[in-house]
Amino acid sequence: MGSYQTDTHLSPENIQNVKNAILHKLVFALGVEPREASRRNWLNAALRVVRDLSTESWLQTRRNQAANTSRRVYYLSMEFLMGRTFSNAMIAEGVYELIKAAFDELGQNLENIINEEGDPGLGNGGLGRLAACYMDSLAAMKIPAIGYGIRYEYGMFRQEIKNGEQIELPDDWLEQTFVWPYVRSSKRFPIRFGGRTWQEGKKTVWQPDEEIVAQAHDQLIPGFETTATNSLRLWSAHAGEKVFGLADFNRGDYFAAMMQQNTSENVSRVLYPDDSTYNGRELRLRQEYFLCSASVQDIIRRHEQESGSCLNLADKVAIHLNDTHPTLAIPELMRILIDEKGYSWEQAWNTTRKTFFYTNHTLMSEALETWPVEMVARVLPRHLQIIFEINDWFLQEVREKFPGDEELIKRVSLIDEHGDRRIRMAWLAVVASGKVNGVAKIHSDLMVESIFADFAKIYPDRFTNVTNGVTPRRWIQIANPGLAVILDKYIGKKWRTELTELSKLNEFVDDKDLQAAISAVKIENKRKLAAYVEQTQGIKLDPEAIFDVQIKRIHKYKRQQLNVLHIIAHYNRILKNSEADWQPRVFIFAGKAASAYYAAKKVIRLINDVAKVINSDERIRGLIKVVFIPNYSVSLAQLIIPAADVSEQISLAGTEASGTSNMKFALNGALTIGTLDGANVEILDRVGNDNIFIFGNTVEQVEALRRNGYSPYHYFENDAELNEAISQILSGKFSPEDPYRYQDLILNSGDYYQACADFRSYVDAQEKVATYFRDKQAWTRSAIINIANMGYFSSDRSVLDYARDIWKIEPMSEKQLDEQPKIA
Ligand code: H2P
Repeated sequence: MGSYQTDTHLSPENIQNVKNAILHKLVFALGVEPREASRRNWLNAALRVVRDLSTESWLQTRRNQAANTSRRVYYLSMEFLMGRTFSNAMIAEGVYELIKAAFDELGQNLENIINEEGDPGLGNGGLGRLAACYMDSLAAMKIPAIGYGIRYEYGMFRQEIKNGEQIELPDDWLEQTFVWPYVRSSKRFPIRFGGRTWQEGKKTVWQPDEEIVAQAHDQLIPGFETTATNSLRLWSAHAGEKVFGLADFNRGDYFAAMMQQNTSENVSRVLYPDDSTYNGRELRLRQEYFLCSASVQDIIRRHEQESGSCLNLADKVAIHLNDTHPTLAIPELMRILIDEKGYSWEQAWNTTRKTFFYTNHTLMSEALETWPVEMVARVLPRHLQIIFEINDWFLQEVREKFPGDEELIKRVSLIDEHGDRRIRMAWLAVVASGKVNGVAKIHSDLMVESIFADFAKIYPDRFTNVTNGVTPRRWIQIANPGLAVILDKYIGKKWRTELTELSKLNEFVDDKDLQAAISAVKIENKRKLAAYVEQTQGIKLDPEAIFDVQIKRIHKYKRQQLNVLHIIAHYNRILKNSEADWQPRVFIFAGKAASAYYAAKKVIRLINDVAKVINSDERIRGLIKVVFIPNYSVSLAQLIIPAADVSEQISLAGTEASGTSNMKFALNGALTIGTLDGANVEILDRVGNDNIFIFGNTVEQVEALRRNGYSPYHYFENDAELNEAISQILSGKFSPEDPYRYQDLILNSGDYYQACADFRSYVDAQEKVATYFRDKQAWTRSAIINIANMGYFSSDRSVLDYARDIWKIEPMSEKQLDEQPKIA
């Protein structure tokens, strides 16, 4: 901790100190006078002040981690959706109230300043946000960890909606100076591509023909209420000298030389939107290798520096692969150990296999990465050789275990020989990892029954589960301060780092004061969201209505289309009986569709078309409002989730690996309407059937339907409401200017995700939601039961599971974190 005291010391003197510190940064770090300072200037000045606090702990943590003999985990991920840093850091350092008081005296409103911060979108969805929750929890739980990722110049595109359609615009997040990270100019590594290899005796020589440079940018990750402060190291790409087209330069062709530079720097230019098309894209392969090579070189450098040699790497280093995207770290580590450190193949392989761990996040076969052998041969010829050697070794092992089963060999070979030969990255990750985990119980079970069934036979002990989790600091304390106050009052303050403390609320579910407080906070949060929607979209929402929310990537398996079908059916019901006493409802959507995903973009358009017709239909007297909130982000999630009454988790059973927004919603007192999919199953186990709305086919029923030839027409013909809703879409009721717009959407596309099959039970479940909501007291009681039983879903629990069962890492004690002398 620095020179300021924590929140418990809100003395005039401390406030004055903080004020002075902010003014000092404003003037001497930013060169701005107080009277001309913009909100952004104030933000940056205060960010610097808080960063100073974290920096002291950060340096101390590094020193103590290095001196400590324990293992460290390196978390490699192509995505980190960190969200805003300022409030998180203030809370972690315990100075939120102090800074607020200082800004009050400076005549500035802290909330406005917080909202001024950009929200770096360096991820697509749950996978990237999970990595961010884990970074927060690793620090809070004092687990020695470093995250590695890419500092994309452009993150996920900015989404605008024009005439109902998604428009993608560049997200130029670096344009706004972001003062939180440190640029580490001494941490640069060469990253090489292409060229050729040859043998010199036993040694393989790789002569690349291109070299670029990876430059480190460190973001501090302050642990909540501990000095433990980890790093997230993001790499940016720069032209290395070798490609700077010197010949062109000398000829005076500046433009050609600069073009070359641009090509190299393209590697960290832009985040790929999540879609199946990147398999063929060389730039994505180069990005993945860029992350892996820079990180592995850095890991080895640090290890050698701390241990004096490379030898005991596997004792000290765990490298975690967040999905297959960083799998090239495996051949990269092999390459460095063999070609640069002189290991034998066996030594290198034994080390590698003890070092890596892999999390699978999806069963969807189209999302499993494969790379054409031809492309890898061109871009990474040495790595291709290593992958072939690993494959030989592995297939030999399989042949010994299962002699004569050549079909098995074909299925598990790291090289898919169908058509153009491709490398199966998930197979490589499984073969080289000590443990492989799924992200929710049902997903981990299905994983070993389906995609990895052969591997589960070969390596029965390798597969395990770690159910995802979310950080209560961001998802309660920051996103829902009203709820935090209630929790502090009823169960004390420990829930922030021991979320299972929430179970103490179970005692109070019938407490009238608690119920009143919980529903008052909910209404307040709904008002805040309604104000945002009115201000940004001009749509007025009634805070007394049910706020029913589906926010996530737009994807057919997540079934936003099913949600829309229900909205239309509900609309039709009201029209047929408009005088009845209907419960007002607001349906809120947000999420991005991958730019190349035509069907998902159509769904966005459908939502907006339906919204337009329904919102302006006076006959329904505002009983339904449909809102699509553009440009979904972590910050928007922080605004929307605490305001939700109903959480839509309606993926087809067996398709959503886990989900994490389902946890955030329930934690904030929303009731789930969901299928038996992903972590919904575990939420049901904890809250009980009376406090959740489960509907739809089970995994087994889904599979049976598929086996027997699923046809959406069967449901279309036999369910009048479904028939009416689909017919209206198809006949252009919601797109009169272009009646054929949705011809290819539901029936004609075959309804692979069986929305029609689950329609009836979904609509019935929605009816139950509306009826139950009328009983305010019962509803609030259920909301409290949801909150009380979400303790398990803390990402603190998840990372402790990983540390204990997978990485074998002991968290550090406060004493260990304090052993080394402090800097002056
Ligand atoms: C994915 C899965 C989710 C899972 C998340 C984190 C890829 O995220 O689909 O089910 O919870 O990883 O493990 P998403 O769909 O939100 O992009």
